[in-house]
Amino acid sequence: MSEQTVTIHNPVEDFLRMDRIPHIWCPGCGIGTSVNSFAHALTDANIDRKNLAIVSGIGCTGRVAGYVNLDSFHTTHGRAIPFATGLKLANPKLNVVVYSGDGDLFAIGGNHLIHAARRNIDLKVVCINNLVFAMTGGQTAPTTPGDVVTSTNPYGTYDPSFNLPYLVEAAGAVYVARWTAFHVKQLARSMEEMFAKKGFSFIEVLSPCPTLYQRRNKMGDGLDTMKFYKQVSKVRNGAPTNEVALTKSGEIVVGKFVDRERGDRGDYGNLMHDSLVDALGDDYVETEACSCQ
Ligand SMILES: Cc1ncc(C[n+]2csc(CCOP(=O)(O)OP(=O)(O)O)c2C)c(N)n1
Ligand code: SF4
Ligand SMILES: [Mg+2]
Repeated sequence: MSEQTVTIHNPVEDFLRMDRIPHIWCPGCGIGTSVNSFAHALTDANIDRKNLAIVSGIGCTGRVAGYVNLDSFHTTHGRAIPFATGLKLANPKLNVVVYSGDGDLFAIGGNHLIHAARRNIDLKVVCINNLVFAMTGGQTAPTTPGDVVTSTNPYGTYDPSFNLPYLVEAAGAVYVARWTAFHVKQLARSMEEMFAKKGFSFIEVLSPCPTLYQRRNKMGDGLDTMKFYKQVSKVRNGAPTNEVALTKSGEIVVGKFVDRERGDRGDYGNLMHDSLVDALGDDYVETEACSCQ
């Protein structure tokens, strides 16, 4: 009997820098699962990878920039949004994705995020929300729900937490959705929709951190968290964002909450372009990379 060699090709492999594998993520972590959805979204939406850049801050989620085989930038903590804004304004034809953690985007980087949303900068933001600062040991973050045990609140948290969809909608985002690491297909579809959108777009992905969140709160491992997500998630597309705040063990409302145009202002890049043309007339020289209008 002759021996046969079977080669199995993982379609996601093309998106990864295989020389960087094995990755640092713990078993049961949800970050890699979200990257799988992202890779599928890029393929299904036929996104031109030559005109795509991905920017991460620092944290376990920040490592995404190092593992994807794309033009990627691993920036300093909290500075993914301003870095991405610079990229987008210098080269408007780029699709610029910010992929970072809840702490990076809403604690140290919170100010940058709300102002990018206010100005309607055309960025696609994916926030992996594991409800803590994971990389540094599981400290309380602005996203940590009440009563959760963390390394800095060993008897339970008592700070109010941000409701991310509500916050970004109020700041001006044109697209807002939330899924969990359990909702891999819905997440990929939302990512595709986000690529079709012009303006500040935001997807929150609830993701297990079994090592530093679930373990301390006696919520089991990664698989238990997937079961928990499945059990308590409720799809409510169009739900008012002030009704989707998270608690430690209550319902998780998921879905697409906001998909709108900003009547008050268009995309920031186009406004900047028009303003320069108005002010400088024939003296305005468009860069080759510019594809405004
Ligand atoms: C200026 C600065 N402050 C603090 C840190 C330490 N630090 C590194 S990652 C991190 C938290 C990351 O949390 P999050 O963004 O939620 O990512 P996660 O690790 O949870 O994916 C902090 C505080 C740093 N690297 N730089
Ligand atoms: S510490 Fe938490 S977030 Fe970081 S890799 Fe491990 S499970 Fe994932
Ligand atoms: Mg985090």
